[in-house]
This record gives sequence, structure tokens and C-alpha cells, in this order.
Amino acid sequence: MSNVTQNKKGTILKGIGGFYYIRDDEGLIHECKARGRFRNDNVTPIPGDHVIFSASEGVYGFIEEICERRNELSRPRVANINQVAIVISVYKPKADCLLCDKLIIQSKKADMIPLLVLNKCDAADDKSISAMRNEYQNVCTCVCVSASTGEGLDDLKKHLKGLSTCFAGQSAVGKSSILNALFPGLSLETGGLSKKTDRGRHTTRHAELLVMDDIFGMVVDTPGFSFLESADLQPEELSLYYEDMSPFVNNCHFTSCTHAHEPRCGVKDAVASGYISEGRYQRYLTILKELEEKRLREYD
Ligand SMILES: Nc1nc2c(ncn2[C@@H]2O[C@H](COP(=O)(O)OP(=O)(O)O)[C@@H](O)[C@H]2O)c(=O)[nH]1
Ligand SMILES: [Mg+2]
Ligand SMILES: [Zn+2]
Repeated sequence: MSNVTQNKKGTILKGIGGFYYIRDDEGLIHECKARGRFRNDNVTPIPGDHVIFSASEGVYGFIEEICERRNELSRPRVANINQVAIVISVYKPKADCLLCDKLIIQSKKADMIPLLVLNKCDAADDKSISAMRNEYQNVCTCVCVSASTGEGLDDLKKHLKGLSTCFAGQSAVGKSSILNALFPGLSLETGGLSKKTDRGRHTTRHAELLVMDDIFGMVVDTPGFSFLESADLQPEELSLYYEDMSPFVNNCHFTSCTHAHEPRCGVKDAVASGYISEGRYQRYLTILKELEEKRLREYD
């Protein structure tokens, strides 16, 4: 064959039946297979991977090299996500703040920016919107949107620009609706009916990087991905992931303070004076207890 083979750089958007769809820097999509040696080395290319591939005209190319991953999420397996859009509904279903807090912790731990997206603003009253804003104002960026009316979507786009973002959150908050509104032509199923497999797991049919201009969007339709089972987090470290607590930990008497039962605790004082939300603190205690119980189980 007279085809000239060239090595190029690109990002895997999705993999289907042994083929990978790779977007090069010019935005062209290439169909590739992985070299057999990846299988021998037990390496699987996944969406989000930055790769070097060889492209030939008219035939499929080959993935030659997978660049080191900055992070990797499970269920679905995706790589190199910089941001997690945590979608919360300010109408129905009622916001699951514990899940939201856990997603924020997990995002930070995996070096991803948490972005809070308050959806269904068209149906909510101002009071529930501002309650949610106040709860997270010192924690992460909050945007108010409505997938139904399109309100706030331009603002959301600004926060997505140039980053690879996955959308997470409980079922029926409007993740698929927001993605459909952001990516014209996409028709993800909506309705909030969470399809479960026979093992009771939520299926994720869309582990795919969607591209619009320089917005990447990873569809992750699983609530909470796999928080505490995989979170390699010690109870003492938990408060490091609380932006709203960090200004006060220096006031704690004990350097190893977990801000639970210890006396002379700067965090508890800040909760009492209203600098830290009572709800955030109570949920912190819940997560702390889960981590402590997990550690006990591990040392059994
Ligand atoms: N009023 C209102 N309803 C919405 C909005 N976004 C989504 N919904 C509805 O909420 C339900 C769940 O949406 P879906 O996108 O399937 O949620 P997902 O499970 O998070 O992907 C659907 O019935 C949507 O029509 C919104 O901005 N406003
Ligand atoms: Mg959905
Ligand atoms: Zn303390």
C-alpha cells in the first residue's frame, strides 16, 4: 500500500467493540485499534486517554502509546478529567447534600475542580436557590441553570471551556437534560428513570467524551461514582478537603484534631459562630464516622 503512515497526538473519545475513536488536535476523528502489546501488558485504553497513534488514509490506525494519566475514574473508566460538574436539583428530587459533599471530596482528592450546578432553577423558589448557594459559597463555584429554559447555560459553558468535565450527581437531577442542551445533536435519554443492571448497578451507557468547540464533556451517569470503597482517605485527612474549614483549623488545640469530640476545637467554634454551615459540619461528622468504621474493618 502506498499510504503514508504518520504518528499523531489525540484524545480517545470512546471505544466500541475493539475500535477507538480518537480526536486529533485539528478536531478530526480517527478510527483506531490498540496494538496487541497493550493487551499483553494488561493495559486498556480508555476514553480521555491522551495517545500517540498512527493514522493511515482509508484504513484504521493503531494506538502506539498511551500518555501518563493525570487521574482515572472508575465506573465508568475514564481518564484525565479536570473538573466534575456536580449537578444538584433545587426542585425535585430534593438535593442530596451528603452525596454532594462526598463528590466534592472525591473530586479534590483526584485533583479535579468541583463545580456545583444547581439545576431546575425555573421551577424552584428563590429561597431554595439561595439556601443552596449559601451552603456552598465558601466551598466551590456555583452556577444556576435550567436545562428546560436554557437559563444560565451560557454561564455554565464559560466554566467548561477548555476543560474536560464529567457530570455527576444523583438520578433525575437533570444531567442528561443539561448535556442534551449543551451538545446539539446529542439525544441522551431523559426522564430520570435509572436503569439498573441485574446486579443492581446503574448502567452507564455513555462513557464518551463529547466535544463542542473547546468544551469536552464526559457523561458520567452514575451517582457518586465509587466514593468510600475506593477513597484512600484517612479520617485525619478529611478536613483538608473542606475549603470552608481550613481557615479555622489553626485554632484547634490539638494538631491531630478531627474536629469531632476534641475540646478547644477551632472548627467547632466556627460552626457555633455561624462561619461554617451546621449542615456541612453534621455531614462532615457522618463522613468521618464512615471513614473511621472503614478503618476499623480494615484492621480487623
Ligand atoms: N423543571 C425542570 N425539569 C427538568 C430540568 N432539567 C431536567 N428536568 C426534568 O427532570 C427529569 C430528569 O432529567 P434527566 O436529565 O433524565 O436527569 P438525570 O437522571 O440526572 O440524567 C426529566 O423529567 C427532565 O425533563 C429543568 O431545568 N427544569
Ligand atoms: Mg441521565
Ligand atoms: Zn478541631
